[in-house]
Amino acid sequence: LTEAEGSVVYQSKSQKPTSVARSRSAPHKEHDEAEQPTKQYKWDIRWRNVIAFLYLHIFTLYGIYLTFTAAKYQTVIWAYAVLSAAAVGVTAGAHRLWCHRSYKAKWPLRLLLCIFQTAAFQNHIYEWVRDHRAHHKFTDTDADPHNSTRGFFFCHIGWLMVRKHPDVKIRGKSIDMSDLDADPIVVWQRRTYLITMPLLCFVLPAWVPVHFWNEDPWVSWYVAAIMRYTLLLNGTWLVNSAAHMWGNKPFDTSISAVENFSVAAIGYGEGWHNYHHVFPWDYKAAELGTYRANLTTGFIDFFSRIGWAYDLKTVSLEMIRRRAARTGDGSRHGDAPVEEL
Ligand code: ST9
Ligand code: ZN
Ligand code: ZN
Repeated sequence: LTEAEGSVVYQSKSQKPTSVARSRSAPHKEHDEAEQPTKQYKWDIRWRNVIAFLYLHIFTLYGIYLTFTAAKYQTVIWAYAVLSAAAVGVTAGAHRLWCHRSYKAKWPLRLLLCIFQTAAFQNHIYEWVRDHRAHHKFTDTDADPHNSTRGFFFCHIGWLMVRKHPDVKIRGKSIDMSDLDADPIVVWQRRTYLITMPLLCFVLPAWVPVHFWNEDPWVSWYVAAIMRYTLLLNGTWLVNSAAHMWGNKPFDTSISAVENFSVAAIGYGEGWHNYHHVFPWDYKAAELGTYRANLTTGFIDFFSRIGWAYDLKTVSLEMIRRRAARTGDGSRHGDAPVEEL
């Protein structure tokens, strides 16, 4: 993100671009013109999604109860393993590889990441990447699918329950997706998604415990399928919500993205979001690596050592320092002033 782009973000925030934001603030005359294009915009709720998310969250609570009262320990370990694999499919795969091209991967690694990402059911790679590229390009404007100026609920989950703002579709047309059209694994996943996704996200995770250690199918469904899926969704969504709200801004104070340790720890290294919005091409998605709550970086480093991942992109220390000194809040590495680093 350039400084110029940062200022666009700032301006759009002050315009209170959505109906929700406007209803909370007294409209100022000078904003009226800027708000014109969004005046017609109304929430168009997709009730099918609302019901699905209600089911998922209510039965996730039940799954947590079963985890502590009825599930076999192997089932709990299995659920965590599937969650982690699916998480890496999102972080190392959809996010750092396909969306940001922050490293290159040979086809066996791409296939593995594609299988893992399918188990995460966060839409197929193509759709995931298109929305995330829109998020980076149009952060916190109406063209950002999960515009964080519309509040925690909207950017966490609400955006998946309503029709998208027209700006997402209109301005989203400018997003170049030709690289994904040229990746046969991505094209294959998109074509077969309606079959592979239910199998990898729900059927297989629930079947394995029943088949291999005789778990009760009811318990297996709610712990290894429903609870596991919903927990990963919420972990991922925290990057869009909490990591755009609560934390410090060592690299750029003009954007909403923040550094949030808890989100990084839960999100396999994806909570260092102020850094990530400033330097989105860094394969670490953070200044620091594996041991700083960044397991995804360890995963990519491992595959780089065996030659399946290559051309890892990163940012020089000098460039990071200069940027932090110029636009940061002085909190890089805890509270140490930038001059002391
Ligand atoms: C989910 C995604 O959860 C989560 C993404 C999170 C991203 C986080 C990123 C942070 C970094 C990574 C962190 C990892 C952390 C890991 C944690 C580990 C613990 N640009 O969408 P449609 C056009 S999904 C350009 O139907 P509606 C396009 O032409 C959860 N154009 O819009 C499209 O047609 P087509 C499961 C765009 O009708 C057409 O519009 N999935 C763009 O308004 C229609 O698109 C669900 O719940 C764009 N960005 O519907 C499904 N977008 O596709 C939920 C659209 O044919 N989704 N167009 O080209 C839906 O039901 C609908 O999308 C909708 C909107 C109702 C939300
Ligand atoms: Zn973001
Ligand atoms: Zn990103």
